[in-house]
Amino acid sequence: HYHCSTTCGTTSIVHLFEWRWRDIAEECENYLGPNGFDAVQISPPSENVVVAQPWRPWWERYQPISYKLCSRSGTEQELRDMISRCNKAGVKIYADVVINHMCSASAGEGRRSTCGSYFNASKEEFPSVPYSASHFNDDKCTTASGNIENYQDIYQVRDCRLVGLLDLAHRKEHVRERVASYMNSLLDMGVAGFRVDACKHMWPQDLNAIYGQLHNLNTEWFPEGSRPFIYQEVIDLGGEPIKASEYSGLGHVTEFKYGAKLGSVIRRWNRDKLADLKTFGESWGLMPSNQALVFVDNHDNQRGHGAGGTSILTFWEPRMYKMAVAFMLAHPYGVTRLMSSYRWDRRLLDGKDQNDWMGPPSYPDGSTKPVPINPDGSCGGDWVCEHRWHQIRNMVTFRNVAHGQPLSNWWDNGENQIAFGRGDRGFIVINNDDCTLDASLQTGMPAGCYCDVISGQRTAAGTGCTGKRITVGEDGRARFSIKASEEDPFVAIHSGSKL
Ligand code: ARE
Ligand code: CA
Repeated sequence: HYHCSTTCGTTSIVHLFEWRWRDIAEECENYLGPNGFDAVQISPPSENVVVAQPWRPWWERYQPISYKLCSRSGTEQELRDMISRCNKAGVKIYADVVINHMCSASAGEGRRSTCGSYFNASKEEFPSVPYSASHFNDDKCTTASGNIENYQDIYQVRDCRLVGLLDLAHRKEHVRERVASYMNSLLDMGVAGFRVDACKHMWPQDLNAIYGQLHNLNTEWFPEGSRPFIYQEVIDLGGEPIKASEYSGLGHVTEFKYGAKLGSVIRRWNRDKLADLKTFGESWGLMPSNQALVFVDNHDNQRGHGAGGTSILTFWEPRMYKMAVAFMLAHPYGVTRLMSSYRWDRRLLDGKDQNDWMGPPSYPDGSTKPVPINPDGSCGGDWVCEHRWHQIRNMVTFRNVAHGQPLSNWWDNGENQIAFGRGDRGFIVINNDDCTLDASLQTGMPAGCYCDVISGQRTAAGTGCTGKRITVGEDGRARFSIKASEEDPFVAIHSGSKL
C-alpha cells in the first residue's frame, strides 16, 4: 500500500522545530511557498506531559498523554488552520508522530499535561485515548529494569521501555486502531505524511498493519488515491542487529550515516576529503537513494542526543554547515530535510552539553514565543532559521531546478576541491582546501552568463546579479576562482540564475 504518489522525487522538507502553528502558517504563505520548499516537518502535535524538572524541556513532546491535538505549538483549531493555509500555499505538512510509547513510567499522576487530560503513569492509565495496563508490553519485556538494556537483543529493543517510556503493545488490535485513528485524524485535516518516531522500537509487521489502516490524503488538496508519505526514524549506523532495511519496504527511512560521514569529510577528519565524495551514496554503505531521508543534523544530534557523534555539523559552525547543506542539496541522493533551530545557552562540559534539554524561546509561563522576522529576512529572538539563510534558500531552488537530472561532470583536485553538475541544469564548485581554487571546468550548461546564488543572487528584474558572475562558454566551460579565505568558499549556478 505504500506509494510515494505526490511526494516521491519532491525535494526539500524543513523541520520547523518547536515552532508555533500560527508562525508556521505565516511562514508557508510568506516564505516557504514562494521559495519552493516542499514540506514542513512539525513537532509532535499530540498532547504531552508537562515536565517541570528541568523546566519545559523540548523533549517533553516525546512523551504523549493522549492523541488530543493541543501542544505547546498551539490549539487544534490553530493546527487545522495552519494545515489548510500551508496546503493552499503549496507546502505540505508532515507530522512527527510518537506512537511507540506514552510518557515516562515515572511521570506520576494527575493533569500536568498540555490539554489537561488525566493520566496515571504508574498504573499505565491514559483514559483520554483510552489505554490501560493491558495495552503495554510489560508481559513481553524480560529485562530486570523493564528498560532496553542491550541494543544487541532485538526483542528488548522492541518490547522493553526506551529510556523508561511506557511501551505500547502494537500487536493488539486496540492499540493499532487507536494509533491509526490518531494518524487518520491528521490525514483528514490535510496532513500529507509522517515522520514516525522511534521505529527501531516497533516491529515492522505491526507498523505495516497500522499503515495499512491509514486513509488516503484529503482530496480537498491532493489527487484522489494519494497515499501518505512516511519516513521512519531508525538509527542504523551499523553494529546492531536491527537494520534500516527491515523498514524500507514500508516507507522511507532516516539515513543517519549520511550526516555523520558528510560531517567528517567537511571537517577533514581521519584524512577524509571532499574528493572522496565522488562515489557518495550506496557504495559508502548508505541505503538505496530512493529509500533514504537525509539531513546534515537533526533536533537530537545537534545537541548530543540520538546518534551521529561529534562529526555532526550544526548552525553553531556556520561556515562548514553551509558547505555541508549546499553539498546535500546539490547532490541527487535521497529526500533532503533541513533543520531550522533555535539558539540555546549551550554549556559544554567535557564534551557534554549541560543544557541539551532547553526548550524553545518561551515566556515565564512556558508558552512558546513567536518567531519575529527582521526587515532583512532573518529571524529574531534566538530563532536561528537556517532555512532563511540565503545560501540555503537558494540551494533549495537549485535542487528543484536540478530535480531528476543525474550527477554529471564531476571534477576534483584529489583533495578538498570538487565540482559537479546536474545534467545541463546546475553546477556547484566547492573549495574546502587551504589554497585558492582556480580552474576552468566543464559545467554541462548552455552558454551564457549566470549569477552565483551563494555570494548573491539574480535581482528581481532578472538581469542584475548581486553576486559573482560566471560566464559559460560555447564549449560549456567556465572559469571559477574561489579563495580559501572566503566566508562561503563555494559557488553555485543553475538554469534559474541565468542572466
Ligand atoms: C527523557 C530524558 C531521559 C528519561 C526519559 C524518560 O532525557 O533521561 O529517561 O525522558 O523520563 C527524546 C530525548 C530523550 C527524552 C525523550 C522523552 O532525546 O532524552 O528522554 O525524548 O522525553 C534511541 C532511539 C531513537 C531516539 C533516540 C533519542 O532508537 O528512536 O534514542 N530518537 C527519537 C527522537 C527523540 C526522542 C525519542 C525518540 C523518544 O528523535 O527526540 O527522545 O520519543 C544508539 C542507538 C540508537 C539510540 C541512540 C541513543 O545510537 O543505535 O537507537 O537512539 O544510541 O540512545
Ligand atoms: Ca516498543
